[in-house]
Amino acid sequence: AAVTTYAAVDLGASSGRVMLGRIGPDTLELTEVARFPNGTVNLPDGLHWDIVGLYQHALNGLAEAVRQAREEGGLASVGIDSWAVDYGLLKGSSPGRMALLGTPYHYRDQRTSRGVEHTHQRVPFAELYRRNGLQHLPFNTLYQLAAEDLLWMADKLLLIPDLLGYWLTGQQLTEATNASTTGLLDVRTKAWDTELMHTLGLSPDLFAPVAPPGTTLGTTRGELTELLGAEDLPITLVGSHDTASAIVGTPLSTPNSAYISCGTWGLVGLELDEPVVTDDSRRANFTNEGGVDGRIRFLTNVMGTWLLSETLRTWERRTGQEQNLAQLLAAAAEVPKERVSVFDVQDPRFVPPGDMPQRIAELCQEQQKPVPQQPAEIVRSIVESLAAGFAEALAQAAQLAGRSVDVVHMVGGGSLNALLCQATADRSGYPVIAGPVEATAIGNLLIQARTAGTITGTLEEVRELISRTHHLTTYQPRG
Ligand code: LFR
Repeated sequence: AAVTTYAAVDLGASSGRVMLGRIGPDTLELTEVARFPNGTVNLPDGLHWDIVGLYQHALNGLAEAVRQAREEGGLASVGIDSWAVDYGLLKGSSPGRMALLGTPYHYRDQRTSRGVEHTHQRVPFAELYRRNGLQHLPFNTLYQLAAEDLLWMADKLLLIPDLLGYWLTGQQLTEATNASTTGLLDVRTKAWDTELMHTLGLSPDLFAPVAPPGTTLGTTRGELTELLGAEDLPITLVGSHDTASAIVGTPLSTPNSAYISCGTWGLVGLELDEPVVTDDSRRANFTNEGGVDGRIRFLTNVMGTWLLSETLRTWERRTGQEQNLAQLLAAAAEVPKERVSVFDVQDPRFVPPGDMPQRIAELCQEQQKPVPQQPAEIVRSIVESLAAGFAEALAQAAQLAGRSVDVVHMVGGGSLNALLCQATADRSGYPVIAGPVEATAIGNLLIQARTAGTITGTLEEVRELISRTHHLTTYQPRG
């Protein structure tokens, strides 16, 4: 059967990549074409992203993807996804030639606490939740905008994947799944909530129209032809919120499957047809983010591998020695239970970058728990605490949505962490099916392929291709 080649640009908080996907009715093969680091850039006014650098890396990666796809009939299209909520502001009167205003902020920047206060004075959280269905995260776009100094100068706002799409094509749209994370989208109509915008002093003109995954944004600008080695490459909107693509790329095996998309964050929840916007779901801080095909991602943000990676970074800075996660995890597996402290991974002090072992020690002291000392003990305590956070969120998701969960799918980087998968199975009591690790890129590629007609069907049908082509590992709960 015919196989078609697509490229995915997938930007995560700690690295970005360009992946090539060969897709046919029985084929789903991914290869990594480029990988580049990403992270916080500390400037005098706060934490930012190196967005121009990311664009340049993505362009170079796409040029390489074009070269590699040449013998296979070329690239059919490109899709872009990234983390949510962050944006760039644009200035200019001619839509095709707008300039970036300032440097996009990183969502972990602490200026947003001002914005939260300011926003809730105007619209109490309970009302916001009824309108947008979003869990409270201090960095949701609407709070960032309430603390944004350059807003008065801006003509347009584009979320990160839409900004890169604009730079590639000259066309402006707001992809729907990511739009749902701004707090400015009506959870029921899935359209911009212009009334809320007015109440918050935001001009609806600031926002580009919302468009669902499967829309063609445009083709690459003529000025990029030489650099890309290809002309008129179509850019297809996919679930541009990385978590939306990750859930497309999760081979949910039963209607009662839950998922944990575990990268920097652990996104724990269910795929639903209708939002759950109750007092209970608000109090439990569950979100109703927009999924591909109008599905609802009913989930909550639990701390993810961020806790581990920041811990390793702290030790690297302190010792000047590179840390080996695989070795640390192997040592952690041997730590006896009485040396493990389970702490609350949802404590807000873990959100900003910094010395996580120190913060963990403080938290354990406050709660009169033994402070883990050795690196292996600290790593084991983090893993067990993450698993405990996941287990609690899984129980809540099932209860709030009135579902009886039978299995949990773990996708993303966390699915490679056997200690974490087993601990999650043990603590939740559910079997954990791990993989694929590249769920986000897979979800990105599958929606492109479906848009182009290489594959067809509902998300359930599309996901079958993943289980047929990828090896998954099951962890049964013990004791
Ligand atoms: C995961 C993610 C989460 C979102 C957080 C901030 O990469 O996109 O879904 O809450 O990053 O954007």
